[in-house]
Amino acid sequence: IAKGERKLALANLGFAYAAFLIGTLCGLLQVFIRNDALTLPGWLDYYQVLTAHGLLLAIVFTTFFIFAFFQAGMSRALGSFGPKVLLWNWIGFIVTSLGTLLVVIMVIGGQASVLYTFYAPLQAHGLFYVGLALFVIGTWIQGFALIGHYRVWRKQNKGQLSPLFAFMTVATIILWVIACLGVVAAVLFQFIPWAFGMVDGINVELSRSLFWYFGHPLVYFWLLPAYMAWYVIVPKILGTKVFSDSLVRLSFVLFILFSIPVGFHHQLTEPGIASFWKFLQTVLTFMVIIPSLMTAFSMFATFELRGRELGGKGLFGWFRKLPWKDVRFTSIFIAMAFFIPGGAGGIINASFQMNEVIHNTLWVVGHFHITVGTPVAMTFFGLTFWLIPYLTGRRFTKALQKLAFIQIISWSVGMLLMSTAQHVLGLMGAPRRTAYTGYAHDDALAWFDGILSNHVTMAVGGSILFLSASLLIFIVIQLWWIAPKADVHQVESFPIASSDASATPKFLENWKIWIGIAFVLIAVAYTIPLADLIQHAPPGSGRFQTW
Ligand code: HAS
Repeated sequence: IAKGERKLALANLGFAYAAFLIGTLCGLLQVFIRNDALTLPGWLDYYQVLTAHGLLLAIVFTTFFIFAFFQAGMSRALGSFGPKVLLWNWIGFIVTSLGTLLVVIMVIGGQASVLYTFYAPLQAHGLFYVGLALFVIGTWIQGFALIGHYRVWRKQNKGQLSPLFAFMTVATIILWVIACLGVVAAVLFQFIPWAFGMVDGINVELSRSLFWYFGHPLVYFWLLPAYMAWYVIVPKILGTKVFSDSLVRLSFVLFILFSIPVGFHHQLTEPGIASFWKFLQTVLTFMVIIPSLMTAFSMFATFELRGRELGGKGLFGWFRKLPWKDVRFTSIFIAMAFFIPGGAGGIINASFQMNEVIHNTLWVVGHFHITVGTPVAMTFFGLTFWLIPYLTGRRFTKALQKLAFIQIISWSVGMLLMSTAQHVLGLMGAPRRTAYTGYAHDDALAWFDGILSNHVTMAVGGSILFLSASLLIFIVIQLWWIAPKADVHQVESFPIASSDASATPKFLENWKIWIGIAFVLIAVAYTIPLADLIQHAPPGSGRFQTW
């Protein structure tokens, strides 16, 4: 990897892991506050810590990590960046970082305790929204710079399908850009005028709908880079090739089509949106489950085929042949295993009536800790173990590999305890996101009497998680600055499995078709309900009232 890309990817990773450290510390505070074991000092409050925890881990850690992975991978897949691509990537990185710093300052200063979902009626200082806007613009600049690199490659290789890694990167960036349109509209036209006092109110329901138009595809912006690792990096570690090139491309295309017109499944209990539109988006949600089922199928196929090639006999003999001693693999395998209950929980959430049972309860918190918090995070850990040595030229020594095993096992155990407790508590009715139950309140205390469903389990899980996170930071520091330099034979490579694209239909890479269909679906699912929300805006809801 050339020096320019190396520095760029490391700069993104540095931000990611700084956010990870502070974010996990806020998580630790969180479980102890809910446990009543900790009272925060006067200048800090529950919602401030919760906002920092969500933003730093779910938005900052993920986004910076994802761009580091994309930049290193695109340079590996398509060749070194030209000076323009590199320059625009740096500009994008700087804008994203400035936005992040502004957001973090506002949260720490107690001016933005609006949670990571930041929709109205909660209001932050105007600069918080300016920071958010910069953050999004910065990611767009980095994204478009990477697409620029891809376009140069396509011009030089007319008529050819691009390498799978590049295809998946571009698909993920397209998804991200279309998704951000909702949040950009809300920030520019609703939040900034409202927070700076230019208008006297805000259309709350519209702000929530625009947020969730963005909020659901956001989860696939986190998931798809993990799927990229599952599809091309895991087979390489296993010593085999990609199961099916066209299946991978089709599944990414399906995510572009179906991940956006589904935001109402987060708003099933909200008035102001007619049931028909909620139902339509529920049906579309079930469509977006299909590419994940395709992924599960092809991963099982890859494991079984490779395990049998290595001599695994009988029904499950292949399972034992998988490279369990390779922590890069084991981490990602555990990540996948967590996604089975994580995905099943998602299907429950999306099932219109069943959503009534779990909405706004701790169940949802459990759900996202076993989707983004484990499948995505543990895949990123598995990548970190070779990505940093690849970028720094250091060695992932045997001793560090042992520590890495302790780290991933402790993360899994911590997450299992904490998220199980959260799921059970949620089913009993314990609400999420409230300091009200925190928790000397008698009625609320009754929720937490069970064996698993008690605050101790949650706090034990949370503490193990924080120890695991600290261990990861220790490993990251070692791999970055301290571990011995690798000699020529030991240099870490960027593992990408080969993929046979000879039978893959070319139209799968015709982005115009997919972006066009995506916009049609979005128009069908959103135009009338959003127009309704604007037309029927209640009195006092700002500039939209007069529209
Ligand atoms: Fe979700 C709420 C529905 C996936 C994240 N979700 C959230 C929130 C977050 C989140 C952060 O319909 C909270 C938002 C907030 O703060 O209010 N979710 C779904 C559905 C899916 C889904 C249908 N969610 C995710 C992913 C996330 C994520 C992925 C992050 C990365 N979610 C909802 C709904 C709500 C919700 C409602 C709102 C609830 C409410 O009322 O507030 C689907 O995409 C899931 C499909 C996945 C599968 C699993 C496939 C399995 C695979 C693994 C194979 C394993 C192998 C290993 C090969 C069908 C691919 C083998 C191992 C062995 C051990 C055998």
